[in-house]
Amino acid sequence: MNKICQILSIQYPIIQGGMAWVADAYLASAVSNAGGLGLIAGGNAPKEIIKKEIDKCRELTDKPFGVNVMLLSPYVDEIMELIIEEKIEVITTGAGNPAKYIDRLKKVGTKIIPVVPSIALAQRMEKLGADAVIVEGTEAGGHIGELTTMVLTPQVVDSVSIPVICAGGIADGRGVAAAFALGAKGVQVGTRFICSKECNIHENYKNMVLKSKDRDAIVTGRSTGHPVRTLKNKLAKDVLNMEKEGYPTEEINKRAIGSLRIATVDGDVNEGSFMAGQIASIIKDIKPCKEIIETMVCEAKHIMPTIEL
Ligand code: TUI
Repeated sequence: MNKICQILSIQYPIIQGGMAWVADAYLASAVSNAGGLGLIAGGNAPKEIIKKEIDKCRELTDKPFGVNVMLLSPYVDEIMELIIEEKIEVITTGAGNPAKYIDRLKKVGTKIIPVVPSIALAQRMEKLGADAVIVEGTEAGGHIGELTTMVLTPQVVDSVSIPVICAGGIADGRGVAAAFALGAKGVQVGTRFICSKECNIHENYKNMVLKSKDRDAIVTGRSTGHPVRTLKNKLAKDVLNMEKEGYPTEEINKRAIGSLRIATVDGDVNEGSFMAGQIASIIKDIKPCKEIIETMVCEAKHIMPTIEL
């Protein structure tokens, strides 16, 4: 049996990305009901909001689901408390090092799967008791690391004994097969689930992804130390110009404040931050999560008949 499926008690080793303002109870439960692992994104939301999503998700599915913890959130401590109180089955973490929370999470049986951008952090996480790691290449959307999926995956696979989940640039069965060829035991998929029927965001966001071309998912924030991949629009271009002209970090951050909400809720194509991965342009339709997952599995099995899916 596939190791990730075994650890998480799920049917397919397909993990949904923890997309802030996108991954709510409705999306997470749809992915879990389809046999993958759905996650509610903690993002920058306080405990009460996430508690409501957890309650909702429990009504919508009896399958395992998780919470993604964004470690730069000002509410990270209270979100971790909530996860422990609620004995959430699994968490993924992003944008930092979850070391100080691991012992307490393990005591209540929560599985921990950190996103790691390097071998060093992968090894540290293994030593501290992480159940698996997610390697997220720079192709991914949102906050990104330096290395590509292609080079990071085999290097981390060779450096740890826990299973490795591959992320960044995977939106169909070809990507799944490639990830497994590199030694991954599972995949994390984000952008493809933005264009799912059950994803509750503004339709302009989905259309931005559907209309995007190969070079549209660009990186802002390299100069401020928080590189973020979004689809090219007025906001992204303004931020890049401010960086080029050497504006102070606080002013650049002020320009982008609240922009993820402006994209997902308001659907403002100029002022929103439309986070998406480089693979966005291969996505051509909006489908139910179940169909997305089953098509991916079927394609991957066709390409690689021995794949453990
Ligand atoms: O976290 C993500 N993707 C995200 S978080 C996010 S919200 C945000 N918005 C603006 C600026 C920053 C965050 C939007 N998208 N993916 C997982 C991920 N984690 N990518 C890279 C990392 C990462 C980076 C450094 C994980 C650990 C890490 O460790 C540094 C350390 O402290 O050792």
